[in-house]
Amino acid sequence: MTEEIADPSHPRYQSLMMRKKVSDAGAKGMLAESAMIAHGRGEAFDYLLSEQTIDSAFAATKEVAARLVKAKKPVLSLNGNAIALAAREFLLIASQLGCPIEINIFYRTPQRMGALLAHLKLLNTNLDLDVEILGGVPDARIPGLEGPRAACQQKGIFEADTILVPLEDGDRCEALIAMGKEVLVIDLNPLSRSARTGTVAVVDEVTRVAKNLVQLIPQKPEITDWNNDQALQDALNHIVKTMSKKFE
Ligand code: PTJ
Repeated sequence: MTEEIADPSHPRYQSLMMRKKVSDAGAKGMLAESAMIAHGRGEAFDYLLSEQTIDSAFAATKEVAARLVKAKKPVLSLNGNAIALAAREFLLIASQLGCPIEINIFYRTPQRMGALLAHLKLLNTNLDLDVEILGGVPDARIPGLEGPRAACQQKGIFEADTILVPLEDGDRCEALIAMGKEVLVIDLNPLSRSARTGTVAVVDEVTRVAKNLVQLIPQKPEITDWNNDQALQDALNHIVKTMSKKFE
C-alpha cells in the first residue's frame, strides 16, 4: 500500500516530502539499499540543527560558491541521495559554472549508474540545459582507493582542481585531498570524517545548500581565509545550545 503524504500544513511536510523523494528514487533503482538509512542519519542531525541553515553554514555555502566560481576546473560529484533530493538545483549550478556533473557512487552497479544517468539526462533536457554528465564510462582511478568506488573519469573528477561532494564517504574525501584537490563537502554531520577532512564543509541539508548556491554563485563572492574547524565548532555549539534550551 502506498503511504499517504500529509497536506502542506502538516508540521513535518517538508521532511515527509524529502523521504518520498528518496523512496521514489529507490523504486526507480537509483539508490543504494542503505540510502534511506543514510537519509535518516541526516534527518537526525538536521533535527539537532533545528532544520535551518545556521549562520556558519550560510558562510560556508558562500565560501563554496566563491571557490567554485574561482576554480579552473570545477566538477560536481553526485551520489544517489544527492541526485534524488536536488538533481534540478545541481544541474542549474553546473550550468551557471559551465562545469560537468560526474555521477560517482559508493555502491556502484551498472543498473544504478544507468538509472541515475537516465534521470539526470532527462532533467537536463526538460530544463533546456546543456550540462555534461560524466561517470558512465570511467577511464581513471582515484589513487589509494580499492574496488569500484575508485572509478572516475579523467576529464571529470581526475583532472578537476575543485570538487563539490555532497554526502561523500570519508575515505574518498581523504583520497581526493591527497590528490591535491580542493574538496567542498556538504554533510549534516559536523563530526563526520568528510566534514573534518574537507577544505570547506557545509553543515546543512543538501537541498537547502543547493538552493542557496543557485542564489550565491551569480553574486561571485570573494574567497576568504576559511577556517573549517571553526565552522564545525560553530555547528556543534549550535546543537549544544539548542538542546540545552529544550530542557530549560
Ligand atoms: O554513493 P551512493 O549513492 O552509493 O550512496 C551511498 C550512501 C549515501 C548510502 C553511503 O555513502 C552511506 O551509507 O552514507 P553514510 O555513511 O550513512 O553517510 C551519509 C552522510 O550524509 C551522513 O553523515 C549524514 O549525516 C549525511 N546526510 C544524509 N542525508 C543528508 C546528509 N547531509 C546533507 N543533506 C542530507 N539530506
